[in-house]
Amino acid sequence: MFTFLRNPSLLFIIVSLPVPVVTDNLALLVIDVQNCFLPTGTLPVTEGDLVIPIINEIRQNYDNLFSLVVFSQDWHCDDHISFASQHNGKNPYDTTVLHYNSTGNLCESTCDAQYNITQVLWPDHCIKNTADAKFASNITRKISDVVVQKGYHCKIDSYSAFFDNGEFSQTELNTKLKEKNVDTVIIVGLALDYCVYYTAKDAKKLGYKVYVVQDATRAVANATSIDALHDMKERGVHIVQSSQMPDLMEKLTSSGNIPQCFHLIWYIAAFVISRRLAFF
Ligand code: VGL
Ligand code: ZN
Repeated sequence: MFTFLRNPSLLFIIVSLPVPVVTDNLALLVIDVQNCFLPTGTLPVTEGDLVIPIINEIRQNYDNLFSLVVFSQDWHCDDHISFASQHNGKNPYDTTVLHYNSTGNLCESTCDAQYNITQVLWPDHCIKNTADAKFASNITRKISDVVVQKGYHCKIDSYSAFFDNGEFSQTELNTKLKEKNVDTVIIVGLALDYCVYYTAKDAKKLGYKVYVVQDATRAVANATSIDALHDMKERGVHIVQSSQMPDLMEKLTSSGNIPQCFHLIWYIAAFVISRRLAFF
């Protein structure tokens, strides 16, 4: 009945058919694409609006390859500690040093300061429940997307979508990624030198493979963006351009990411097995 099993070439084809395909489990992290960071917003990022069509195109082309798409949202109290308006004699884009005790509380008068955090002072921006804090109206969003708010503690800033700037508390982002077994994150959005940079650094620290699509980001300032790019590269964050997305997605989601030697070993094993079976 199984005489066809005596044909080694046929057996070879049957045994070697199911080449195992190892694919990465991807999430797209869209950082702070909110009105506040667009050129007409309260903390304008030059050309911030130009990231929107690029991000929309990434979604249009590869949506089904993402296990999860996350939108982070800068979400501040109206008297947030990062606002220059809360610091006498300070102007937007000045810096100050904030002191926190061992439990992460801000030292407002006397207290046992354990952590000193340099804070850039920003114009009042992204105040929760205002139109300014809303996502850009023309960014593609779906019902299945996850929204992660950050910066809602009034006394500490939060650039990263994972942790606040003192790493005293974390958002639900890591849990959401783990629930979907995500191992690789692709990061886009605003601003390259602050929230994209801090999110990429934390993602790397947490063990994810990290890709930042540079032309799908814009920076607050040139000097800080050069430093951020340099530091991200040094930490093993991959900086790519959207023109490389077809190759990158192919590499991350197909057998293209199996080393060639693995294919060879697999086919040799299949050949040996098929020869053996043919002798029964
Ligand atoms: C951001 C400055 C202040 C950002 C947020 O999204 O990059 N930058 N708050
Ligand atoms: Zn902010």
